[in-house]
Amino acid sequence: MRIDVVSIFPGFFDVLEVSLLGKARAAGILDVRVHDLRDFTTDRHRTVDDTPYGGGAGMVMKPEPWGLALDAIATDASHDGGAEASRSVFLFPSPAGEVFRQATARDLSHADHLVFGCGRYEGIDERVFAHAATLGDVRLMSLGDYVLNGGEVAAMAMIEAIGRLIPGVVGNPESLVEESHEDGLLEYPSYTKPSEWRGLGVPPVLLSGNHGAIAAWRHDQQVERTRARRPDLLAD
Ligand code: 6GU
Repeated sequence: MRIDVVSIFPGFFDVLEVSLLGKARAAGILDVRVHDLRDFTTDRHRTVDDTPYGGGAGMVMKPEPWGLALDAIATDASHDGGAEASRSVFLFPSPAGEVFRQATARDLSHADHLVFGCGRYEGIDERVFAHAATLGDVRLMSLGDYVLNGGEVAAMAMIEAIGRLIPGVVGNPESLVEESHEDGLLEYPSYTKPSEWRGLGVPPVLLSGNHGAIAAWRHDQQVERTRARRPDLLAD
C-alpha cells in the first residue's frame, strides 16, 4: 500500500520510522511519503491560510496549495501503479467527519493508495474536497467527539490502525483476531505469571486447562465489560 500525507508539520510523521510500521516501511510493504503543504505554495511567504469569507474567528486553509499538492500526488501515484491502478482514497481528518472505527480501518486496509490531507486552523476551504472528489474517493474522518488542533495526530492514529491490518505488518496474524472491536465487543482481561502478585490472584478457570470453560469465561467477560463500559456497542 502507498500512503501519502500532506501537512504543514511533516516532522510530526517522523515517528513512522520506528516500531512496527517502520519495519513494514523498510520491508517495502508500506510506502509512506510525507509532503510539506508549503512546498506547493507560489508566494514568497509560503502562505497556506487566510481569513474566512463571511467573517468569524480563526483562519481557513487556502485552496490553491491543496489543489497543487493533491494533483501532484494523484498523478504521481497513477504513474506508479500503471494502467490497473485503482482510485486513490483521500482522507481528511476532521472533527466534522464520519467516525473512524475498526470496520473503517479494515475497509481502508484493502486500498492501494491513501492520501491523508491534514488541516490546521479552522479547516480547509470546502472546495478542496470537491476537487479531490474529481481525483478519487473522498472521506472526512473523525476519531471521536472531541477537538484536536489539527489532523496530524488523528492521521497518525488512522495510519497505525490501518497499517497493522495489512498482511505482513503484524508478525502473528492471530493476534489481530481476538482484539477489542473485531467482533463488536471489548477484549477480555489478560493475565500472565506469577499466579499470585501483591495478594492478587488469577481467575482459577485460566489455570484449569479446560479450554472450553476458558473460552466461555472469556466471552462472558467480553459481554460484561462491554455492558459496563460501552453499552452503546451492544445497542448497535
Ligand atoms: Cl480527525 N481532527 C481534529 N482536528 N480533531 C478531531 C479529530 C480529527 N477527531 C476528533 N477530533
